[in-house]
Amino acid sequence: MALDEQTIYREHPCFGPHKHNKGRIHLPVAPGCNIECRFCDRKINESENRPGVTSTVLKPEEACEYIRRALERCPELTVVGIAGPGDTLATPYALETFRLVKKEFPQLIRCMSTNGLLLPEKADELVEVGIDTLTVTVNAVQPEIEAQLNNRIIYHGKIYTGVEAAKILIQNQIEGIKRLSDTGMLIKVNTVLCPGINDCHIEEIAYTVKDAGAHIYNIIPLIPQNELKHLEAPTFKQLDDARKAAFPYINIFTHCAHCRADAIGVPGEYDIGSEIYMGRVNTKETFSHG
Ligand code: CLF
Ligand code: SF4
Repeated sequence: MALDEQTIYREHPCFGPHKHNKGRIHLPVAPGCNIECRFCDRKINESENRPGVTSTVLKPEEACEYIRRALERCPELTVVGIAGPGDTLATPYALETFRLVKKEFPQLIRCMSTNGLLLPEKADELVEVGIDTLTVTVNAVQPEIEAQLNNRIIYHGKIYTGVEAAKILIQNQIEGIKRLSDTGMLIKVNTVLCPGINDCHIEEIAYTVKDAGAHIYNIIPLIPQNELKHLEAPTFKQLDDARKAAFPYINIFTHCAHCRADAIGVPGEYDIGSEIYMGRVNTKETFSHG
């Protein structure tokens, strides 16, 4: 059964309106991705194509041991999250991991983050493995805008590009949000704010995802890299304007710490990920999926 909203607001560092002293452990078990965001330096199935890279992320059966070690050092942990380093639904490892974690640590909130491409077809499985909170990264709800942010997707074995790819991605994100919010799952939407591309589009994203059932909205400033490295990172004012544009429609999450896929600790306070994973994990620093 889904956790009630008040419990999640009180216990989850990323879903309540106020910052509090609760922590999360991210398990970097999801190496591959099925889309190609232009600001990301990961590529479709990059991990599978480069021998050795997959060995630097955790295996599902290793996860519980790391949670145990982390809880000894950090009793504030209330959430176990999987946020990459690729997409959590592009490979089966995230859902496998949540199944194991649910058995051993049923008291921890299970939090998953995805680009949403496979959300409609995986919705029932997310409910079955007991995901409590879900984040979907929606960078645009107009295909022409999304196509400027994403080169291509790989969907059911076929590559789609440009506006055609964007239409499939957006449709699946919105349908997935609707289906899962109907089950009572709490949903956060993240948008990477890319000046000159989607900064004038935030209001439309906000009311579209709210209408689909999202509870809270997190606007993440672009880290200019890869094909969007020529853009400027948003200024504080641009970020503030974007939040103001969304505010009439949906709750805004303002204390995001832009965590890595292997973060452990209280967001914005301390991180012991490198100590617990002991160099075992070598995920790339990219924008956060959280
Ligand atoms: Fe992790 Fe994300 Fe779950 Fe939080 S992070 S998967 S929702 S447990 Fe949180 Fe970090 Fe911001 Fe993410 S502060 S990047 S919003
Ligand atoms: Fe995939 Fe995330 Fe990179 Fe986009 S930002 S290509 S969803 S890993």
